[in-house]
Amino acid sequence: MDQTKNPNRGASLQRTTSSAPRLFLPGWVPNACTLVICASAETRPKGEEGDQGLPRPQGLQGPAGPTGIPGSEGDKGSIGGKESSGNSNLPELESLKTQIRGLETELEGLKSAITKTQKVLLAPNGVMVGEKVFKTDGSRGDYHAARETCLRMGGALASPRNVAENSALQKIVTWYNKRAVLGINDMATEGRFEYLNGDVIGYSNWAPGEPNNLGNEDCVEMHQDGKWHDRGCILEWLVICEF
Ligand SMILES: [Ca+2]
Ligand SMILES: [Ca+2]
Repeated sequence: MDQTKNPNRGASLQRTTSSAPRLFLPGWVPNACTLVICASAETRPKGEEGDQGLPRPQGLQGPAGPTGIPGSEGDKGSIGGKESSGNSNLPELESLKTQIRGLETELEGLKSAITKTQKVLLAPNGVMVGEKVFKTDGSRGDYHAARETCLRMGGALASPRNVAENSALQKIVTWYNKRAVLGINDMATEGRFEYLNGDVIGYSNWAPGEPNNLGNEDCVEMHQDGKWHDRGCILEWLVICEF
């Protein structure tokens, strides 16, 4: 290493003395590389110029920093693309709105048709309240027979759970002018009236003085006024089911 540096140093001295680099370089081309290495120690400014000559292109890439700005332009381009796509979607939105209005009209028509169909199917022995339908086939039976009848029809013995349902059920009772038995009883525990699924009732419409369990009454009937009475379970009632 030292041997290579020494000749280079000599060469550099020859450079300074000759001050004619054109004549010096052709003859010392093989050593020029070593000169460059050694020259960097002696003549740093030249080495630096050489280095700057090479990095300049990198310097051009350095302005890639400014390419960060073009990046923002790229974003603008993408925004412009979104805007243009948004604008292009406007006709589609209008088309969708038109389709929705058409579907809404069709839906209203279907609702009207369904309402008419329900009236036809329910009249004169059924009432719809909320999502529940009360309906009777006009048959009669005691509690157990009525319960079985409703199960066979895919429903359950009528069990009004609120004022609206009780009023709906009352309509059928008044139409037929027959008392109906409800899907409510206190067979399991006296005085604890339950729905058929065992839940304690959350709504009741007892007539005054009821329930009185007179003679061990564990079933419930609805009178034409919509009021409830506890009664024995082997009476005969109008069978009204709920679906
Ligand atoms: Ca009872
Ligand atoms: Ca009673």
